[in-house]
Amino acid sequence: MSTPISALQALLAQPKQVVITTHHKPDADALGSSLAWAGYLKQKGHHVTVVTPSDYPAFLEWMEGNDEVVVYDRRQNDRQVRDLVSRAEVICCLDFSCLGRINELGEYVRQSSATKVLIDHHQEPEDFADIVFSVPTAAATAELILKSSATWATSTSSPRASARRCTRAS
Ligand SMILES: [Mn+2]
Repeated sequence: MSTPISALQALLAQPKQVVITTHHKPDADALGSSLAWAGYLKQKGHHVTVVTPSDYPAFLEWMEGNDEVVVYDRRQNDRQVRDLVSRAEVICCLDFSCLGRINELGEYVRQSSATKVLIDHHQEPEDFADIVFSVPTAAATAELILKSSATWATSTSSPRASARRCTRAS
């Protein structure tokens, strides 16, 4: 049976256009996990854009990758964001469980033909995503990002793990 992590690995086996988004008025977990996940996927060769549905406090701007975040503003960049979301092949939704939490972006995400991935620790996720990591017992979405990337890195289906197996066998 395929697990969410194996489904995600299959989905992201080739470089993809990825949009990562998180909830309205992102907090440290929302923005931090989005930027960490973006960095991880970029290392794997994906083209990644983090889009936030609103601005966020200046005290979060120190985070690595902050300069490349697209902050949605209906009057400033509606067209750009709508195009980004509709062209995405994969949309990762982090740290929220229903599309109502991302304002106008929610409708754009719903209408996009991208494969949607939900990574979240809130209760009762809305049924909109194709691959779901919903773990209400997790302390933070960042914990799920760390565990997902660690599981991925050590998975036997990753090239590095396969290479290690081959080395041991020889
Ligand atoms: Mn949050």
